[in-house]
Amino acid sequence: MTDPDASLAFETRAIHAGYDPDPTTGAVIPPIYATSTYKQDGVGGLRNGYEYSRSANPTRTALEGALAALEGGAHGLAFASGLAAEDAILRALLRPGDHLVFPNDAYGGTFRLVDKVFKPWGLAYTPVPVTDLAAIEAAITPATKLIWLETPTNPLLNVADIAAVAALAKSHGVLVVVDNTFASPYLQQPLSLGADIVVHSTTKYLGGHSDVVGGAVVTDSDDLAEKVRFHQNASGGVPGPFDSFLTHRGLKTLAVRMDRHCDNAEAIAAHLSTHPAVSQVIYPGLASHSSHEVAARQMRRFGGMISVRLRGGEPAALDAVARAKIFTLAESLGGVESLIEHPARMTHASVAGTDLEVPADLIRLSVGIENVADLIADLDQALA
Ligand code: P1T
Repeated sequence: MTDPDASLAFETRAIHAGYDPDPTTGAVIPPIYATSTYKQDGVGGLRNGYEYSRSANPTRTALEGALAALEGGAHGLAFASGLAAEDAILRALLRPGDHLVFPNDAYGGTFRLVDKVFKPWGLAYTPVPVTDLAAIEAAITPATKLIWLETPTNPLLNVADIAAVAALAKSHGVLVVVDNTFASPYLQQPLSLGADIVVHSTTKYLGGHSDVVGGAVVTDSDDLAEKVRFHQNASGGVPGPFDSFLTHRGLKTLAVRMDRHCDNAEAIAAHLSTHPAVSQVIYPGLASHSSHEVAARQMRRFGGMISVRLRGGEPAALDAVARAKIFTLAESLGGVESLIEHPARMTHASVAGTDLEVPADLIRLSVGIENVADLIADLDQALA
Protein backbone atom coordinates (compact mmCIF):
# COMPACT_ATOMS: atom_id res chain seq x y z
CA MET A 1 0.00 0.00 0.00
CA THR A 2 1.80 3.13 -1.14
CA ASP A 3 -0.60 5.33 0.81
CA PRO A 4 -1.81 3.25 3.75
CA ASP A 5 -4.95 3.98 5.66
CA ALA A 6 -3.80 5.91 8.73
CA SER A 7 -6.42 4.03 10.76
CA LEU A 8 -4.50 0.77 10.28
CA ALA A 9 -2.51 -0.30 13.32
CA PHE A 10 1.24 0.23 13.57
CA GLU A 11 2.16 -3.41 12.92
CA THR A 12 0.05 -3.50 9.75
CA ARG A 13 1.47 -0.26 8.41
CA ALA A 14 5.02 -1.43 9.16
CA ILE A 15 4.51 -4.39 6.85
CA HIS A 16 2.42 -2.86 4.07
CA ALA A 17 3.19 0.87 3.86
CA GLY A 18 5.26 2.26 1.02
CA TYR A 19 4.77 -0.39 -1.61
CA ASP A 20 2.12 -2.13 -3.70
CA PRO A 21 3.10 -5.43 -5.33
CA ASP A 22 4.91 -4.67 -8.57
CA PRO A 23 2.30 -4.22 -11.34
CA THR A 24 4.29 -6.14 -13.98
CA THR A 25 5.58 -9.09 -11.94
CA GLY A 26 3.52 -9.07 -8.76
CA ALA A 27 6.74 -9.02 -6.70
CA VAL A 28 5.56 -8.79 -3.10
CA ILE A 29 8.80 -7.18 -1.93
CA PRO A 30 10.26 -4.05 -3.56
CA PRO A 31 13.01 -5.11 -5.98
CA ILE A 32 16.54 -3.76 -5.44
CA TYR A 33 16.62 -1.27 -8.30
CA ALA A 34 20.37 -1.31 -8.90
CA THR A 35 20.32 1.52 -11.41
CA SER A 36 21.86 4.96 -11.27
CA THR A 37 19.75 6.42 -14.09
CA TYR A 38 16.47 6.02 -15.98
CA LYS A 39 15.57 6.09 -19.68
CA GLN A 40 13.65 9.22 -20.60
CA ASP A 41 10.80 9.08 -23.11
CA GLY A 42 12.07 12.15 -24.96
CA VAL A 43 13.95 14.90 -23.09
CA GLY A 44 12.29 15.38 -19.71
CA GLY A 45 9.88 12.50 -20.32
CA LEU A 46 10.38 10.87 -16.93
CA ARG A 47 8.59 7.69 -15.94
CA ASN A 48 6.97 8.28 -12.55
CA GLY A 49 9.44 11.11 -11.90
CA TYR A 50 12.56 8.89 -11.91
CA GLU A 51 15.51 10.74 -13.43
CA TYR A 52 18.70 9.88 -11.50
CA SER A 53 19.13 7.77 -8.35
CA ARG A 54 20.57 10.53 -6.15
CA SER A 55 17.20 12.28 -6.61
CA ALA A 56 15.02 9.17 -6.35
CA ASN A 57 15.20 5.40 -6.66
CA PRO A 58 12.16 3.09 -6.40
CA THR A 59 13.69 0.93 -3.63
CA ARG A 60 14.32 4.08 -1.63
CA THR A 61 10.84 5.42 -2.43
CA ALA A 62 9.33 2.29 -0.88
CA LEU A 63 11.45 2.73 2.26
CA GLU A 64 10.58 6.42 2.49
CA GLY A 65 6.86 5.63 2.31
CA ALA A 66 7.22 3.11 5.12
CA LEU A 67 9.24 5.54 7.28
CA ALA A 68 6.59 8.25 6.86
CA ALA A 69 3.78 5.83 7.75
CA LEU A 70 5.54 4.56 10.89
CA GLU A 71 6.06 8.06 12.31
CA GLY A 72 2.60 9.24 11.18
CA GLY A 73 4.04 11.96 8.93
CA ALA A 74 3.25 12.91 5.35
CA HIS A 75 6.87 12.84 4.19
CA GLY A 76 9.73 10.39 4.77
CA LEU A 77 13.27 10.96 3.55
CA ALA A 78 16.01 8.35 3.74
CA PHE A 79 19.69 9.16 4.21
CA ALA A 80 23.01 7.35 4.11
CA SER A 81 23.38 7.63 7.91
CA GLY A 82 21.73 9.22 10.92
CA LEU A 83 24.33 11.97 10.85
CA ALA A 84 23.68 12.65 7.15
CA ALA A 85 20.00 13.08 8.06
CA GLU A 86 20.89 15.46 10.91
CA ASP A 87 23.27 17.39 8.65
CA ALA A 88 20.54 17.87 6.03
CA ILE A 89 18.09 19.19 8.66
CA LEU A 90 20.60 21.66 10.09
CA ARG A 91 21.69 22.95 6.68
CA ALA A 92 18.14 23.13 5.36
CA LEU A 93 16.64 25.01 8.28
CA LEU A 94 19.46 27.13 9.74
CA ARG A 95 21.74 29.88 8.49
CA PRO A 96 24.95 31.36 9.95
CA GLY A 97 23.94 33.62 12.84
CA ASP A 98 21.09 31.35 13.93
CA HIS A 99 20.98 29.70 17.36
CA LEU A 100 19.74 26.32 18.49
CA VAL A 101 18.95 24.83 21.87
CA PHE A 102 20.66 21.48 22.18
CA PRO A 103 20.66 18.57 24.70
CA ASN A 104 23.54 18.58 27.18
CA ASP A 105 23.77 14.79 26.85
CA ALA A 106 23.18 14.06 23.17
CA TYR A 107 24.88 11.31 21.19
CA GLY A 108 28.57 12.28 20.88
CA GLY A 109 28.48 12.30 17.08
CA THR A 110 25.52 14.69 17.02
CA PHE A 111 27.38 17.00 19.41
CA ARG A 112 30.49 16.77 17.21
CA LEU A 113 28.45 17.71 14.13
CA VAL A 114 26.99 20.77 15.85
CA ASP A 115 30.15 21.83 17.69
CA LYS A 116 32.85 21.02 15.14
CA VAL A 117 31.03 21.55 11.82
CA PHE A 118 28.15 23.97 12.38
CA LYS A 119 29.70 26.21 15.05
CA PRO A 120 32.60 27.18 12.75
CA TRP A 121 29.95 27.70 10.04
CA GLY A 122 28.40 30.38 12.28
CA LEU A 123 25.77 28.56 14.26
CA ALA A 124 25.51 29.18 18.01
CA TYR A 125 24.05 26.66 20.44
CA THR A 126 23.19 26.41 24.12
CA PRO A 127 23.37 22.98 25.79
CA VAL A 128 20.48 22.31 28.20
CA PRO A 129 19.15 19.35 30.18
CA VAL A 130 16.25 18.04 28.06
CA THR A 131 14.24 17.44 31.23
CA ASP A 132 14.36 21.10 32.34
CA LEU A 133 11.62 23.12 30.63
CA ALA A 134 12.66 26.33 32.41
CA ALA A 135 16.27 25.92 31.23
CA ILE A 136 15.05 25.31 27.67
CA GLU A 137 12.92 28.45 27.76
CA ALA A 138 15.75 30.49 29.30
CA ALA A 139 18.09 29.37 26.52
CA ILE A 140 15.82 30.71 23.76
CA THR A 141 17.15 33.96 22.25
CA PRO A 142 15.78 36.12 19.40
CA ALA A 143 18.17 34.18 17.11
CA THR A 144 16.85 30.75 18.15
CA LYS A 145 15.31 28.86 15.26
CA LEU A 146 15.23 25.34 16.57
CA ILE A 147 15.09 23.18 19.70
CA TRP A 148 16.87 19.86 19.17
CA LEU A 149 15.66 17.05 21.41
CA GLU A 150 16.97 13.56 21.77
CA THR A 151 14.73 11.43 23.99
CA PRO A 152 15.58 9.18 25.68
CA THR A 153 19.07 10.62 25.49
CA ASN A 154 22.17 8.63 24.64
CA PRO A 155 23.55 7.32 26.98
CA LEU A 156 22.03 8.83 30.14
CA LEU A 157 18.42 8.03 29.12
CA ASN A 158 16.97 11.34 30.17
CA VAL A 159 13.43 11.78 28.90
CA ALA A 160 12.13 15.08 27.55
CA ASP A 161 8.43 15.97 27.76
CA ILE A 162 7.95 16.35 24.01
CA ALA A 163 4.44 17.84 24.20
CA ALA A 164 5.53 20.45 26.76
CA VAL A 165 8.65 21.42 24.79
CA ALA A 166 6.63 21.59 21.55
CA ALA A 167 4.06 23.89 23.17
CA LEU A 168 6.84 26.11 24.49
CA ALA A 169 8.54 26.17 21.09
CA LYS A 170 5.31 27.14 19.33
CA SER A 171 4.80 30.05 21.69
CA HIS A 172 8.28 31.31 20.68
CA GLY A 173 7.91 30.52 16.96
CA VAL A 174 10.70 27.95 17.15
CA LEU A 175 10.83 24.50 15.50
CA VAL A 176 11.29 21.23 17.40
CA VAL A 177 13.32 18.33 16.04
CA VAL A 178 13.21 15.03 17.94
CA ASP A 179 15.86 12.34 17.52
CA ASN A 180 13.62 9.30 18.07
CA THR A 181 16.38 6.71 17.61
CA PHE A 182 16.34 5.25 21.13
CA ALA A 183 12.56 4.91 21.41
CA SER A 184 11.74 4.00 17.79
CA PRO A 185 8.34 4.95 16.33
CA TYR A 186 6.79 1.86 17.92
CA LEU A 187 7.33 3.26 21.40
CA GLN A 188 7.04 7.01 20.80
CA GLN A 189 5.40 9.23 18.17
CA PRO A 190 6.90 12.73 18.42
CA LEU A 191 4.89 14.27 15.54
CA SER A 192 1.63 13.44 17.30
CA LEU A 193 3.02 15.19 20.40
CA GLY A 194 3.66 18.40 18.44
CA ALA A 195 7.24 18.00 17.14
CA ASP A 196 7.88 19.39 13.67
CA ILE A 197 10.49 16.88 12.51
CA VAL A 198 11.60 13.42 13.59
CA VAL A 199 15.11 12.22 12.82
CA HIS A 200 16.49 8.69 13.14
CA SER A 201 19.61 6.72 12.93
CA THR A 202 17.90 3.82 11.14
CA THR A 203 21.14 1.95 11.77
CA LYS A 204 19.58 1.10 15.15
CA TYR A 205 16.09 -0.29 15.89
CA LEU A 206 14.53 0.46 12.51
CA GLY A 207 17.11 -1.56 10.57
CA GLY A 208 17.32 -3.80 13.61
CA HIS A 209 19.98 -6.31 12.51
CA SER A 210 23.28 -4.37 12.69
CA ASP A 211 23.82 -4.91 8.98
CA VAL A 212 23.21 -1.46 7.50
CA VAL A 213 23.90 2.20 8.32
CA GLY A 214 21.15 4.70 7.52
CA GLY A 215 19.17 7.72 8.59
CA ALA A 216 15.68 9.15 8.21
CA VAL A 217 13.79 12.41 8.43
CA VAL A 218 10.00 12.43 8.79
CA THR A 219 7.74 15.47 8.88
CA ASP A 220 4.11 16.36 8.26
CA SER A 221 5.03 19.79 6.88
CA ASP A 222 5.19 20.16 3.09
CA ASP A 223 7.42 23.20 3.48
CA LEU A 224 9.96 21.54 5.81
CA ALA A 225 9.98 18.38 3.68
CA GLU A 226 10.69 20.39 0.55
CA LYS A 227 13.60 22.18 2.23
CA VAL A 228 15.16 18.95 3.54
CA ARG A 229 14.51 17.14 0.24
CA PHE A 230 16.37 19.88 -1.59
CA HIS A 231 19.45 19.21 0.57
CA GLN A 232 19.00 15.44 0.29
CA ASN A 233 19.48 15.84 -3.46
CA ALA A 234 21.84 18.84 -3.47
CA SER A 235 24.27 17.32 -0.94
CA GLY A 236 23.56 13.74 -1.92
CA GLY A 237 23.82 11.86 1.38
CA VAL A 238 21.42 9.17 0.16
CA PRO A 239 21.32 5.42 0.82
CA GLY A 240 21.83 3.11 -2.14
CA PRO A 241 19.15 0.62 -3.19
CA PHE A 242 20.65 -2.32 -1.29
CA ASP A 243 20.89 -0.30 1.94
CA SER A 244 17.32 0.90 1.39
CA PHE A 245 16.17 -2.69 0.90
CA LEU A 246 17.85 -3.89 4.10
CA THR A 247 16.43 -1.07 6.19
CA HIS A 248 12.95 -1.61 4.75
CA ARG A 249 13.17 -5.35 5.38
CA GLY A 250 14.24 -4.71 8.96
CA LEU A 251 11.55 -2.23 9.89
CA LYS A 252 8.71 -4.62 9.05
CA THR A 253 9.43 -6.57 12.25
CA LEU A 254 10.01 -3.51 14.45
CA ALA A 255 6.94 -4.10 16.64
CA VAL A 256 7.70 -7.72 17.55
CA ARG A 257 11.39 -6.99 18.08
CA MET A 258 10.70 -3.94 20.25
CA ASP A 259 8.36 -5.87 22.53
CA ARG A 260 11.07 -8.47 23.13
CA HIS A 261 13.76 -5.79 23.59
CA CYS A 262 11.49 -4.20 26.22
CA ASP A 263 10.66 -7.52 27.96
CA ASN A 264 14.35 -8.37 28.24
CA ALA A 265 15.44 -4.88 29.30
CA GLU A 266 12.77 -4.71 32.02
CA ALA A 267 13.95 -8.02 33.48
CA ILE A 268 17.65 -7.04 33.30
CA ALA A 269 17.04 -3.59 34.82
CA ALA A 270 15.19 -5.21 37.72
CA HIS A 271 17.95 -7.79 38.20
CA LEU A 272 20.79 -5.26 38.13
CA SER A 273 18.97 -2.96 40.57
CA THR A 274 19.87 -5.33 43.41
CA HIS A 275 23.32 -6.34 42.11
CA PRO A 276 26.14 -5.59 44.61
CA ALA A 277 28.55 -4.32 41.90
CA VAL A 278 26.04 -1.75 40.66
CA SER A 279 25.63 1.72 42.15
CA GLN A 280 22.85 2.88 39.78
CA VAL A 281 20.67 1.41 37.05
CA ILE A 282 19.40 4.04 34.63
CA TYR A 283 16.28 2.77 32.83
CA PRO A 284 13.16 4.89 32.21
CA GLY A 285 10.96 1.92 33.15
CA LEU A 286 12.18 1.90 36.75
CA ALA A 287 10.07 3.89 39.22
CA SER A 288 13.39 5.27 40.54
CA HIS A 289 14.19 6.90 37.17
CA SER A 290 14.00 10.71 37.37
CA SER A 291 11.76 10.95 34.26
CA HIS A 292 9.73 7.77 34.81
CA GLU A 293 6.41 9.57 34.96
CA VAL A 294 6.99 11.48 31.68
CA ALA A 295 8.26 8.32 30.01
CA ALA A 296 5.19 6.37 31.15
CA ARG A 297 2.94 9.07 29.68
CA GLN A 298 4.65 9.47 26.33
CA MET A 299 6.12 6.06 25.55
CA ARG A 300 4.28 2.78 24.92
CA ARG A 301 7.04 0.94 26.79
CA PHE A 302 10.54 1.90 27.94
CA GLY A 303 12.88 0.50 25.31
CA GLY A 304 15.88 -1.77 25.18
CA MET A 305 18.66 0.55 26.36
CA ILE A 306 20.02 0.44 29.92
CA SER A 307 22.92 2.39 31.41
CA VAL A 308 24.60 1.10 34.53
CA ARG A 309 27.04 2.80 36.90
CA LEU A 310 29.45 0.57 38.76
CA ARG A 311 30.72 0.89 42.33
CA GLY A 312 34.22 -0.02 41.17
CA GLY A 313 34.49 3.06 38.94
CA GLU A 314 36.14 3.10 35.52
CA PRO A 315 38.35 0.02 36.11
CA ALA A 316 35.25 -2.05 36.93
CA ALA A 317 33.45 -0.66 33.88
CA LEU A 318 36.33 -1.51 31.54
CA ASP A 319 36.63 -4.95 33.13
CA ALA A 320 32.92 -5.72 32.75
CA VAL A 321 32.74 -4.75 29.07
CA ALA A 322 35.83 -6.89 28.38
CA ARG A 323 34.45 -9.93 30.25
CA ALA A 324 30.98 -9.99 28.74
CA LYS A 325 30.56 -12.77 26.20
CA ILE A 326 27.01 -12.77 24.81
CA PHE A 327 26.90 -8.99 25.16
CA THR A 328 29.39 -8.11 22.42
CA LEU A 329 31.77 -5.23 23.09
CA ALA A 330 30.85 -2.85 20.29
CA GLU A 331 29.46 0.58 19.50
CA SER A 332 25.93 0.99 18.13
CA LEU A 333 22.66 -0.40 19.44
CA GLY A 334 19.20 -1.55 18.50
CA GLY A 335 20.10 -4.81 16.75
CA VAL A 336 18.76 -8.25 17.65
CA GLU A 337 22.07 -9.08 19.36
CA SER A 338 23.00 -7.61 22.74
CA LEU A 339 25.87 -5.12 22.80
CA ILE A 340 27.85 -3.58 25.65
CA GLU A 341 30.11 -0.54 25.57
CA HIS A 342 31.91 2.10 27.61
CA PRO A 343 30.51 5.45 26.35
CA ALA A 344 33.20 7.67 27.91
CA ARG A 345 35.91 6.00 25.83
CA MET A 346 33.83 4.83 22.86
CA THR A 347 30.62 6.42 21.53
CA HIS A 348 31.02 9.59 23.55
CA ALA A 349 34.80 10.05 23.38
CA SER A 350 34.17 13.16 21.27
CA VAL A 351 32.52 14.93 24.26
CA ALA A 352 35.41 14.24 26.69
CA GLY A 353 36.47 17.45 28.40
CA THR A 354 33.22 19.27 27.56
CA ASP A 355 30.06 19.89 29.63
CA LEU A 356 28.64 16.81 27.91
CA GLU A 357 31.25 14.42 29.34
CA VAL A 358 29.85 11.02 30.34
CA PRO A 359 30.73 9.39 33.72
CA ALA A 360 33.66 6.97 33.41
CA ASP A 361 31.98 4.38 35.68
CA LEU A 362 29.07 4.00 33.23
CA ILE A 363 28.48 1.09 30.88
CA ARG A 364 25.72 1.03 28.29
CA LEU A 365 23.73 -2.06 27.37
CA SER A 366 21.81 -2.48 24.16
CA VAL A 367 19.64 -5.39 25.22
CA GLY A 368 18.96 -7.74 22.33
CA ILE A 369 16.27 -10.33 21.82
CA GLU A 370 18.21 -13.41 22.97
CA ASN A 371 16.97 -15.58 25.84
CA VAL A 372 16.82 -13.33 28.89
CA ALA A 373 18.19 -15.93 31.35
CA ASP A 374 21.29 -16.29 29.15
CA LEU A 375 21.71 -12.51 29.09
CA ILE A 376 21.39 -12.20 32.87
CA ALA A 377 23.88 -15.02 33.43
CA ASP A 378 26.34 -13.30 31.08
CA LEU A 379 26.04 -9.99 32.94
CA ASP A 380 26.45 -11.75 36.29
CA GLN A 381 29.70 -13.36 35.19
CA ALA A 382 30.94 -10.08 33.65
CA LEU A 383 30.22 -8.18 36.88
CA ALA A 384 31.46 -10.90 39.28
O1 P1T B 1 25.58 6.34 13.21
P1 P1T B 1 24.54 7.09 12.46
O2 P1T B 1 23.59 6.22 11.71
O3 P1T B 1 25.11 8.20 11.62
O4 P1T B 1 23.58 7.79 13.55
C1 P1T B 1 24.05 8.74 14.45
C2 P1T B 1 23.19 8.74 15.69
C3 P1T B 1 22.19 9.67 15.82
N1 P1T B 1 21.39 9.73 16.91
C4 P1T B 1 21.54 8.85 17.92
C5 P1T B 1 20.65 8.96 19.11
C6 P1T B 1 22.52 7.87 17.85
O5 P1T B 1 22.64 7.01 18.87
C7 P1T B 1 23.38 7.80 16.72
C8 P1T B 1 24.48 6.80 16.59
N2 P1T B 1 24.84 6.20 17.82
C9 P1T B 1 25.80 5.25 17.94
C10 P1T B 1 26.55 4.78 16.93
C11 P1T B 1 26.00 4.73 19.32
O6 P1T B 1 26.63 3.68 19.52
O7 P1T B 1 25.49 5.38 20.24
